[in-house]
Amino acid sequence: MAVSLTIGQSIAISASGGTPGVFGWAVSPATGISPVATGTATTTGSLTFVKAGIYTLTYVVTNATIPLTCIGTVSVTATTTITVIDPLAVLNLRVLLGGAYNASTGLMRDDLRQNNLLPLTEPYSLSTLVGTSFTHKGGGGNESTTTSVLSTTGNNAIVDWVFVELRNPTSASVVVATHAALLQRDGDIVATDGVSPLTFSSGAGSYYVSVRHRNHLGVMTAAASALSSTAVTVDFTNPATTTYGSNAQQLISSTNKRVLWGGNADGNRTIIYQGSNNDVGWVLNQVQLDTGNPNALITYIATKYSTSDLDLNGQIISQGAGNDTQIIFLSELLHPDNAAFSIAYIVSEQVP
Ligand SMILES: [Ca+2]
Ligand SMILES: [Ca+2]
Ligand SMILES: [Ca+2]
Repeated sequence: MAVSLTIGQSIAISASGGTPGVFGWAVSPATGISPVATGTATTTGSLTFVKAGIYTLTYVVTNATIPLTCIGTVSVTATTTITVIDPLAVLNLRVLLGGAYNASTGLMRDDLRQNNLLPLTEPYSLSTLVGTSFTHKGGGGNESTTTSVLSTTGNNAIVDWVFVELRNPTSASVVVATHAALLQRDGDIVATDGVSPLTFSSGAGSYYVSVRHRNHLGVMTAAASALSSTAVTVDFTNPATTTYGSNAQQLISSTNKRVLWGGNADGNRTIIYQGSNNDVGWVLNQVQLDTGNPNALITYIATKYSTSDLDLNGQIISQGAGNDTQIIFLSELLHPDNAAFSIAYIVSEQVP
């Protein structure tokens, strides 16, 4: 006989048939069980399992009185295997977006929120908003928040939506589950309530964790992490956190923080300043094609939620002061793997 439970569930123990006499039970291993792991009762007992694992429950029933035909008491033993599963993987994640990061305050700007440009429903299900390189898996997609959550100001104000993935520990390119989540100004990634850690219902286990963004290159852990219903912290802003690939993020030396490479205006997996599929041309296109710019002026400033708004200030600017294309230029020139300072260098996302 085998029983399968999830963490927190209880199992009632009973002995029936005839007169059981003295009924005893014991569970091995004796940890993670409430109220106790052993006991005696005439007929029943109840256990709650608070820790995942495989347990053996042993019953012993002994005659209360010695039958005439016996010279001693008679005991009967039976065992049951109880498998307890942890259904959750909970993450305290941190990341910073280079395009929105202000090294003097240590915070990202929240202009999208302040200007009511942030969508209440996550954008990653809409190719019109993010391009075609995001595919939700394992129950992720269509997460939504509220205007009340977006009314929070200060360090925990919401900057934007991010795309979080759990990946297969033996094949890092295989995405197991995704969630769209909210990013606070100080780098905390939270659930749609604006405060809670991110919870995946794909179950406890070992996963690579990656965070991707609609106009920044994503980042992934260098190794798989053991996740469970007890929250695990993965802080991609800390230079000590090892990440997959080479120079997956930009180091801001003045604050000793790592930030995601910005400048991916077309939402694919590369940042390109010059040459085919360059992101500079994409920004210009979005300015000239904007419905508010019928004459296709290159100096027009479009105000909208768009991947071409690389600094996340709510405006797409192709030419002139505050233009978004300088973020593309800086990501190229500041990349440690571009020692020759080539403007033709291609910055590639280090997520398989
Ligand atoms: Ca915070
Ligand atoms: Ca690109
Ligand atoms: Ca902008």
